[in-house]
Amino acid sequence: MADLNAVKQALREQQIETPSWAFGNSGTRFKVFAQAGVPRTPEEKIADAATVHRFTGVAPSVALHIPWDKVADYSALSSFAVENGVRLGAINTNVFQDDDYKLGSVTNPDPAIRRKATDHLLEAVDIMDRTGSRDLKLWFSDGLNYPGQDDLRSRQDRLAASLREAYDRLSDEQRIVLEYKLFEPAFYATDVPDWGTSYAHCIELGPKATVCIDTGHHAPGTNIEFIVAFLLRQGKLGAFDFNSRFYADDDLMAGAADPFQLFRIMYEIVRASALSPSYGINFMLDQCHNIEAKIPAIIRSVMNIQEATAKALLVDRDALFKAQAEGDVLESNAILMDAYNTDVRPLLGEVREELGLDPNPVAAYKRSGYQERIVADRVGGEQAGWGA
Ligand code: PSV
Ligand code: MN
Repeated sequence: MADLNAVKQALREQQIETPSWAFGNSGTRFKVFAQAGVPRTPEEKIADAATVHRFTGVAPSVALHIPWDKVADYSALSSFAVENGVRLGAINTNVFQDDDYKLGSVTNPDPAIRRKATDHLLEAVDIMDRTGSRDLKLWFSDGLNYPGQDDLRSRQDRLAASLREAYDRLSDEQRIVLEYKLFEPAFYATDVPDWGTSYAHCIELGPKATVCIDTGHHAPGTNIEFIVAFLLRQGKLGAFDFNSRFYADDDLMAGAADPFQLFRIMYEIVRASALSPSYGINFMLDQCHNIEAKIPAIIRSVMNIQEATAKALLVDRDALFKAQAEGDVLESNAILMDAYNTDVRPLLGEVREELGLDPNPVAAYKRSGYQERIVADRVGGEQAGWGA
């Protein structure tokens, strides 16, 4: 049996980072449905993130995306976050929304465009110096739509050169987390398509570079928990972008499409004693809420991760390792499934009450009047959005 006190302690200490952009308007290639009360400024996004933290107790930081969250004074933004009860987290770069990047950013055949993209990465590290952020999160939309369009190998060389410049600009406390994505917006070849490519570049860069796993960025059927286990064993797993997918990069609420997969991922985290914030993995959300209310959807996502984590912590590992060593296939599987099939909602309710919170964060949010307040207050101005 897992030690219940230790399980609760781990759940109280868990930290999940919310994405500033999830509070703004978003959509598909076909339509963005604007919602009332959506933030107009980075400060309003941070206020919403602070609200998620107030009701969940486990979301103390918010990731920024530059230039979506560009401000004149990042130190002031950081102080604003702290005054609201949260801190600024990973700085995400954006080298995918400028006409210059049509043929790529850091892998573009044009050296002037590569320079511009790399300068953006360096600018992001300047911002990290001001916000106190540890993580520079890099995702490149670079890739090719047609065979022969550019030289696959040269593009890897250009990518490596740009990453090296960004890496060398980091302080000892800062690090790169390099995200991969199988496809989109490029459909023939992607320059960082998989964990192996990210891992190889991170190894070449050095100890301050680790892989970021966005759970929505794999081929259907990919065993993501294997990737998690492998990277943990190598000490190269730095971050998650959690979300759910049914078909492609749907960016739906974490744990909505496949809660069992999320449990299997969290089991590997627990198995490697990598859950505690002191281990250094940044457990981020990377989602968009296109048709559902945003703040309660983010609260729900946080709760889904908590539920998967609680179940993972409840796995009777002594019994599991024994059954595995004895080659008892059915018993091993049954032990894992017993934990997965446990209703952990009462346990998480207790954990929240121990943190001085309402056991049901979504209901508490709905009762709080926050949504009505932002709808009334946030009138005029331009709503934030990522420009789909
Ligand atoms: C790309 O699909 C991605 O997952 C990257 O993390 C981007 O920064 C983010 O989505 C933008 O929403
Ligand atoms: Mn992502």
